[in-house]
Amino acid sequence: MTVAKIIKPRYTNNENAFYPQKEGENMSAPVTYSSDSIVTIERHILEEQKTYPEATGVLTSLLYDIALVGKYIASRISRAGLVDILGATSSINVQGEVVMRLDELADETIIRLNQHTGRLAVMASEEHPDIIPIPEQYPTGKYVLLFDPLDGSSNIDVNAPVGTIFSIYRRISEEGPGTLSDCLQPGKNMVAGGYILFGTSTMLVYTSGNGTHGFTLDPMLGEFLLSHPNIQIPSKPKYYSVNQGYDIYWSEGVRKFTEYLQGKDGQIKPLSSRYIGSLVGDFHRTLLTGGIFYYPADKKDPKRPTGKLRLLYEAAPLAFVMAQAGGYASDGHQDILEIVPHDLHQRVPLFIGNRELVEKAEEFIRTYDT
Ligand code: AHM
Ligand code: MG
Repeated sequence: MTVAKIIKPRYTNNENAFYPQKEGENMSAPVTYSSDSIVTIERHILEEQKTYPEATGVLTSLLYDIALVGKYIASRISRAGLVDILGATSSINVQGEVVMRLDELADETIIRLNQHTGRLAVMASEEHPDIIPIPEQYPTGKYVLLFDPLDGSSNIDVNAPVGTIFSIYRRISEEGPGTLSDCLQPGKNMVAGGYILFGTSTMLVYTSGNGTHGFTLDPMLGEFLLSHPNIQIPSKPKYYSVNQGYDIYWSEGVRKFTEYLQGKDGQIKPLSSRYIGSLVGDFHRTLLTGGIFYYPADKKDPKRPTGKLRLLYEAAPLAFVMAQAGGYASDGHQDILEIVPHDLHQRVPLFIGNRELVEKAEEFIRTYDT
């Protein structure tokens, strides 16, 4: 069993994170467990909450709900090869039932698990053009949930990993139904963020501003168990990860940066390359092995000159997880967590991983592209 010792992260770049903590207030003692402890995600979240006496428990319950989302989607994905689950939207299966694609199923599941709890003011999903209000018959709460229900879902048909990405903010509006402004907050306001990776095993990785922690689903128990306490990105980078098939569409700075990673300019030894094309999988590997993932701005599609990934549903939550693990995320010019969104589906270039590499990318972009 892993020694489940939680240590405070080396630095927290998010002063607003998680339970309220005023400047100058003493940080609580880190949560630690004895070496033979088996720690469920419920226990871990509760222990974290206990270190903040002023916490009301609402966020704790919300994080439980996310874990439940993970278990539910995992159970459906593991059956994805079955003929009645795969298939086009709204096709009819042999029983005459309407078949829903897994990304739609995940989206609907998250909404149905969260709309009635009274914890949320509003939600927004990569799958919906507008905000998702809480139905009138349910009470509203103080948090805002943003999510990409099943990122990389085109990978399901080839049995490659996919993931759910989520972030939680405090509402800005006073009361009643949540608003678009509640959803358009910069990543530095995030209270908690993370992802669920559906790969060879199902993992939930999250941060609430007190380190990045990973839990692996034991499918027999139906529980997420703490397997990766206080993740820190290794200081020695191993892989770079980018869709190099698009390099003809890149700027000179991004191309030169890639040559730098390949050791072509003689500054470093070449890094090995890995790219699944499934963000959560590529990010998770980068987090655990060190290196950089990037999806730069490109000229491939004139409608999206800032690259493919979404600020609110993809870049910002992963940036928070990475920052809490000692890494950094940038759009090539500035910290992703500083960007104030103006649109729910705004896209951004993303460079994320070891700080030195991300800052190197910024340097190349500054030198060659501006
Ligand atoms: P999606 O949100 O439509 O699933 O697209 C996002 C996915 C990411 O998982 C991945 O990083 C990227 O698209 C891959 O794109 P590309 O095929 O252009 O490399
Ligand atoms: Mg996505």
